[in-house]
Amino acid sequence: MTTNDLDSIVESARQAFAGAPTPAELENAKALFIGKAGRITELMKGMAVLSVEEKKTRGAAINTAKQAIEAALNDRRQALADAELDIQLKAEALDVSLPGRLREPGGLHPVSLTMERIELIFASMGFDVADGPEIESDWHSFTSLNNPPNHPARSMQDTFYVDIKGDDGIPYNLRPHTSPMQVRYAHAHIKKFADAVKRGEPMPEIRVIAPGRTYRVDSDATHSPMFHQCEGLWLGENVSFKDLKVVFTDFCRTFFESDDLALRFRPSFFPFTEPSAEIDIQFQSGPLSGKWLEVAGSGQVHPAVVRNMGLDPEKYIGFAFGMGPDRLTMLRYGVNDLRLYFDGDVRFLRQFR
Ligand code: 2U9
Repeated sequence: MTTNDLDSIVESARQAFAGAPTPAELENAKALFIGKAGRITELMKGMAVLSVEEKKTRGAAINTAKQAIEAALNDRRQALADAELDIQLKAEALDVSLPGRLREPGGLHPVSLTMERIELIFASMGFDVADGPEIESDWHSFTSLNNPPNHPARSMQDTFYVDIKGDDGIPYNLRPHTSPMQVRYAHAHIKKFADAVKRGEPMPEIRVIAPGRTYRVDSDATHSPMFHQCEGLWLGENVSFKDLKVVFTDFCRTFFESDDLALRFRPSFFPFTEPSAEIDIQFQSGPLSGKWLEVAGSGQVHPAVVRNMGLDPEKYIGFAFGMGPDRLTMLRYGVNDLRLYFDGDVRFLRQFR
């Protein structure tokens, strides 16, 4: 065998490697030349019969050929690996010039906007904001408000009850109005009031609103079992119906941004107020102009309720009112269907952002 023969083996190896399209086929091609039974390996085995001198020159030539084949093999391995990586990179390519997905800023629900607006307006008139539980005792929701068990006025609110009984053996309820918060507010503050009186300071007042979620067994186009209320309470030494008219007129005109808004107070009944009145408003312009719209209930707080709040009805007198922020939101923004509040449709919600 001559150097030329070795050169042609190296050349065939180069061609076989170049023609191998995958790493597996490349390894098969390698076996043909430098594997256990490969052509170069066979040549090496054949050297056993040669003289020492011949072994030197022949061995060197075979080794050179083997190194050339190994170099060609490594080059092809690298080329196949590069091609593989290239395919993978192309498949996972990110187009960094594509515009990102826009995440729009969120916003408050229109009823939340109304609740905030109500709180701000009453805060400007010196009202505190009460908070309290949504699962209430029978005493806080009814009895303390002059509405004891079996009183006919209980049927005015069809109430949800829960499977937990209070100390009086009567089940807890999902509060049907926010009034219990004011009763709790009074109890939390009366000690401070008594201390102020002892120190000879002027008799402190209760001036508070109670906004929040309320629940009644009621569900149709204009009622939802969960709805919102905001009640207000102002008790003091000499707080009268006149103050109610001033406060509520001021509130409505500010809320609806309408200085010529008219109000009327119609006699009504609530167990917790006496006398009681419904409050209607009338816009002088705009789509609802001229119509009387009921927006709230109100009245002078019943002496029995004042006593249940831990205050002396001989000293404390005042008024309370209650309104529905869901309905106020409908009037302010012209929302015509209550269900829009619960659908979560961003086309509706976006309008209030
Ligand atoms: C205390 C004492 C009295 C709150 C009041 C109303 C009248 C009233 C509802 C009408 C329908 C609100 O929109 S509505 O759901 N409320 O008419 N609420 S007086 O009276 C109170 C509250 C707390 C301690």
